[in-house]
Amino acid sequence: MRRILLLHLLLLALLGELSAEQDRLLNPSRLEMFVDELPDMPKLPGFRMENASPKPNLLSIGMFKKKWRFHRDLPPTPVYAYGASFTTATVPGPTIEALHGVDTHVTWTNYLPPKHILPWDPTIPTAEPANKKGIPTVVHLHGGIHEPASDGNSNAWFTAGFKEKGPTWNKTTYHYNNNQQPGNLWYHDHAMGLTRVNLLAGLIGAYVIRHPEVEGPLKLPAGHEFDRNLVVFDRAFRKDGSIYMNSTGNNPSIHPQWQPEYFGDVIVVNGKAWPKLTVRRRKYRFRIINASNARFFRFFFTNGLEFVHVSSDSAYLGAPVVANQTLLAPSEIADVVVDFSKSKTDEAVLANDAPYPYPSGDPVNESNGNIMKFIIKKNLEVDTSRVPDKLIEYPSPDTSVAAQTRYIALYEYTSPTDEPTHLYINAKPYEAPVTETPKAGTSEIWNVINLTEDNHPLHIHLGLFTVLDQTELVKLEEFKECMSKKNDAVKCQISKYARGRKLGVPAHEKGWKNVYKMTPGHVTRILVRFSYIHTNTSYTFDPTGMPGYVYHCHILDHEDNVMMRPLMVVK
Ligand SMILES: *[C@@H]1O[C@H](CO)[C@@H](O)[C@H](O)[C@H]1NC(C)=O
Ligand SMILES: *[C@@H]1O[C@H](CO)[C@@H](O)[C@H](O)[C@H]1NC(C)=O
Ligand SMILES: *[C@@H]1O[C@H](CO)[C@@H](O)[C@H](O)[C@H]1NC(C)=O
Ligand SMILES: *[C@@H]1O[C@H](CO)[C@@H](O)[C@H](O)[C@H]1NC(C)=O
Ligand SMILES: *[C@@H]1O[C@H](CO)[C@@H](O)[C@H](O)[C@H]1NC(C)=O
Ligand SMILES: *[C@@H]1O[C@H](CO)[C@@H](O)[C@H](O)[C@H]1NC(C)=O
Ligand SMILES: *[C@@H]1O[C@H](CO)[C@@H](O)[C@H](O)[C@H]1NC(C)=O
Ligand SMILES: [Cu+2]
Repeated sequence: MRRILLLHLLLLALLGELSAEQDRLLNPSRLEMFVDELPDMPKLPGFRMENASPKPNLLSIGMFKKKWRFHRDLPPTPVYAYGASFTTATVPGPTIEALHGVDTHVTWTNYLPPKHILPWDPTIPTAEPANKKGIPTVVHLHGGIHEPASDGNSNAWFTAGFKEKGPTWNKTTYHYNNNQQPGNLWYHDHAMGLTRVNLLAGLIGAYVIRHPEVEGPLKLPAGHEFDRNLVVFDRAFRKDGSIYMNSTGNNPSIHPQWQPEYFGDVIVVNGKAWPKLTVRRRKYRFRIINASNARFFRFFFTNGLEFVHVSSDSAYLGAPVVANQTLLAPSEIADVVVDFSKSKTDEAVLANDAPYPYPSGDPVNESNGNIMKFIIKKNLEVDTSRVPDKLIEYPSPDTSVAAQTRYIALYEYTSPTDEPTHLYINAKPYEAPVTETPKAGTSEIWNVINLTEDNHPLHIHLGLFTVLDQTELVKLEEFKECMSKKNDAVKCQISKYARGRKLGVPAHEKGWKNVYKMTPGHVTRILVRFSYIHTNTSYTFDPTGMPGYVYHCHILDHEDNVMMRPLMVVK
C-alpha cells in the first residue's frame, strides 16, 4: 500500500515537473514579429591581398559560450557562437568569403566550458571525453571539396584547449583548397552524437566561394548590400530566453533524451526572430541556407513576388529558373534573385507553408509560417544588375561512364510502441567496416531507397551529385519485408518493384548538388562524381587518406542516431 502511495507521489511529482516545464516555455505568439532588423553577420576574408594579388589566408575562429539576443523582447539566450574573438562571436557565425583557387586555412579552437547548455544522450553513439571535462566539437565545411583530414570527421572531435581528442583527430588547422566551382557552402559542428545539439546551440556559419572571372560577367546583384546570406533556422525558447530542447526522449527507456526530430516555432533569420529588412526597389540576391535540425521550409512571398533560382546548393544552374515557391530541406541552400521593383506593394512577407515533419506532419500556423518581412522603398532604383538567360553550364552527368552502381537503403527501426529508436543506412551502424569505396576521379550511380516514412535529405561529403530520376516502389510492403530480412536490393529484385510513377526533379534542383530530398517509398537514382565538375583535372589534394569521408541524412537528429556511414575514396 505504502509502495503504491510512494509510486503515486512519484508520478505526481513527475507530472508536476512536466507541467512546470510546460509553464516555463515561451509562447511564440508573445513575440511581436518583424521588429528586429535583419543582421548582416561579420565577414572574414578567406584570402589576403598582397601587392594587389590574393594570397592564402590563415583564420583563427573560436567557439565561445556567450549570450545572444534573438528578439527585442526575449532575454539574452546562452548560446555557442563562432567568432574571431569572444566579443565578435555571433549566431550564426561570421561569413567566410573565399576566393576560387586561393587556399583558406582555419584554426578552429574550442573555448567551451564543460557543461552543455542543452540536454544530450549518451545512449546513442556519442563523442565522450574520458575525463568528461569538455564539450566535443569538430567543424565540417558543408559542400567543401578538400582533404579528409580537414573534413571534420565526426570522431575527429576535440575539447577546449585540445585537452582531449577523438580517435580520428588529425590536425588543429584545417586546409580548404577552394579549387572547386564558385558557390554556397556552410560550416557547422559535426561531433559524433552531438551534431544536433551543438548546431541547436548556435554552431553554424556561412562560407561563400567566389570566382570573379566567371561570375563577374553574369552581372548578378553583387556587393554587400545586394548579395546577402540568409541563414534560417527554427528554435523553441523558454520564457527566460534559454533554448528549449526536450530532455525526455520519445522512447525514454531506450534513449533517455533522443527524439527523432527537433522543431521549434520561432523562425530565426541571421540570429533574429522574424526580422525585417528595408530594401530598395531593385534586384537582390539571397543565398538562403536552411540550418534547421529537421524543419523543411517551403518559401513563398505573400505578395506574389517570384524567386529566380540561379544556383542550387553547390553550383550554378545552366539557366535561371523562375518559381513562386521553393522547398528547402535542412541544410539545402536556395540561391535566388528577387526583384523588388516588380512588387505591387510596399511590404512583402517571406512565408513558409511546409507541414512538419515534411510532408505529412502538422500544418504551419502564424508563428512558424512566417519568416521575415521586407519593407520596400517607394522610389524605383537604377539597377544595372540582371539575370542573364545563360548562367554557368557544367558538363552534364554521363551515366554511361559510371564505374559502380550501389544501393543505399534507408531504414528506420521502431520500439514496440511504434516510436522510432534509431535509423541506419544499409542496416549498418556507423562503426561497421566501410562499404562505399569509390575510386578517385570516377562517377558512380547510387540508388537511394527510402524504406521509412520520412523524407531524408541525403548529404554526401566530397562528391557532388545530380539527381537522375525518382521512381515509386510498387508493392512496397512486400519489398520492405524482403529488405528487412536480406538487406540486399539486388537479391530482393528491386527492378521488379521500382516500376511505379516517376517523380520529376524540380528544374532548380537539376544541377550539381550535395543534398537531395529522398522521397519515402521511392528509389532515387543519383550520379555521384568524385572529381571536380568544372574541369577534368583530378583533385588538387589527396582524397584517399585517413579518416576518409562520410555520407549521411541531414536531419541532424537522424544523423546522430546514426544515419551516417563512412566513405573512403581509393586510388
Ligand atoms: C517531451 O517529450 C516527451 C516524450 O515524447 C513528451 O511526453 C513531453 O510532452 C515533451 N515535453 C514537452 C514540454 O513538449
Ligand atoms: C506564379 O503565380 C502566378 C499567379 O498564380 C502565376 O501567374 C505565375 O505563372 C506563377 N509563376 C511561376 C513561375 O510558376
Ligand atoms: C531545413 O533543413 C532541415 C534539415 O536538413 C529540413 O528538415 C528542413 O526541411 C529544411 N527547411 C527548409 C525550409 O528547407
Ligand atoms: C503555432 O503552433 C505552435 C506549436 O503548436 C505554438 O506553440 C504556437 O503558439 C502557435 N502560434 C500561434 C500564433 O498560434
Ligand atoms: C518514404 O517511404 C515510405 C515507405 O517506404 C513511405 O510510406 C513514405 O511516404 C515515404 N516518405 C516520403 C516523404 O515520401
Ligand atoms: C571533360 O572531358 C570530356 C570528354 O572526356 C569533354 O567532353 C568535356 O568537355 C571536358 N570538360 C571540361 C570542362 O574540360
Ligand atoms: C592525417 O591526415 C593525413 C592526410 O590525410 C594522413 O595521411 C594521415 O594518416 C592522418 N593521420 C592520422 C593520425 O589520422
Ligand atoms: Cu533522415
